[in-house]
Amino acid sequence: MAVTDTLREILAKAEAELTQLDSTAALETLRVQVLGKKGELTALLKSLGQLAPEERPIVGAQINDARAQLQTLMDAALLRVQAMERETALRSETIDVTEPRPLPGIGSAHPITLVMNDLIECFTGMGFEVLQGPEVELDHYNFELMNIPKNHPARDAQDTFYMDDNVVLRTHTSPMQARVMLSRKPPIRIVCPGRVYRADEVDATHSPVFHQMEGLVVDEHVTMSDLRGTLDAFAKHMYGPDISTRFRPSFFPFTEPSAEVDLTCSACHGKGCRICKDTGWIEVLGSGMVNPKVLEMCGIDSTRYSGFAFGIGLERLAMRRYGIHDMRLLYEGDARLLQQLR
Ligand code: 2NM
Repeated sequence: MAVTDTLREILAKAEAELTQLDSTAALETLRVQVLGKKGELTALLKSLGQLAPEERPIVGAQINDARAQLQTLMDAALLRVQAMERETALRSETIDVTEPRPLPGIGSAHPITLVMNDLIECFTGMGFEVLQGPEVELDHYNFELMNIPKNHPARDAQDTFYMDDNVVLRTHTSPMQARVMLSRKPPIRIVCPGRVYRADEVDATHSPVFHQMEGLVVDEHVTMSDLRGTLDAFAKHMYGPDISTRFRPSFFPFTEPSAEVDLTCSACHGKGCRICKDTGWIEVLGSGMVNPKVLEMCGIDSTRYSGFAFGIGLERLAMRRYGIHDMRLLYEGDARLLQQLR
């Protein structure tokens, strides 16, 4: 019978093609070609009308059988072809995890941190203890106990960030030192590093947020030569054995007498150059003997004890050491700055 033969032919051809198939796309093409609306089986179904009425159900059932058989074969072929395609994709997508690649940019600790750590090493080596205090301070600790009177320009809202009438962002780390004097008995040997605040406009040498390390020694018989010796050791630790200190008279409300301290210019070793403006000296810090009024306000008997104190600006040290000419570079967070310090 013609239809039955055609059916057998279609089945045999599809079966042969299915075993050769190597892609889901080719399988789909075959499916459309055989089972689709305009496919070979559908065409056969449409030709049923030309058969004798009694033959139609028999041949119709044969066609449906063939369709079911083909569907089963194609389902199996689909699984096989999908597995092949997955295998091919995985092979082409393998990556060599051992292949070397460029390293990410590696930074360093921040210059302020580097200088702070160096200073901490220097002063702990001399027996100082490191203490940190609050950045939000009472006006009483920040100013009153530091002998900075009510009408002093430093207390102006132009210079100091006020939270309210009695609370400020500390303008130096001295308030922490007042807290220590109030809560401990001498001997006291401390350094207080940390962030401080002043209402300055940002430029190449100013920032409203900067860093300080203040030192304080209080004991019996502490003299200015102890201060000098300590700062001399600091100078040599930071810049080498041929660096010494020079004291110039100055004024701070919290020390008496007070001195600005210069270090030998490390660029020319004191000979005079552009950096030190031909003086051979670089101004590095402020210092003095703790004002007896400050000692008394902090509960220390100034007839028995004396002390010295100093304050070092960390930005200036860091900028000099690393050749950074604009303070803003320290706060912009540009990773290239840190990459240069490695
Ligand atoms: C400086 C300069 C001179 C200082 C004084 C005190 C305290 F608490 F003892 F009074 N702490 N730090 C001081 C003295 C700070 O900075 C330029």
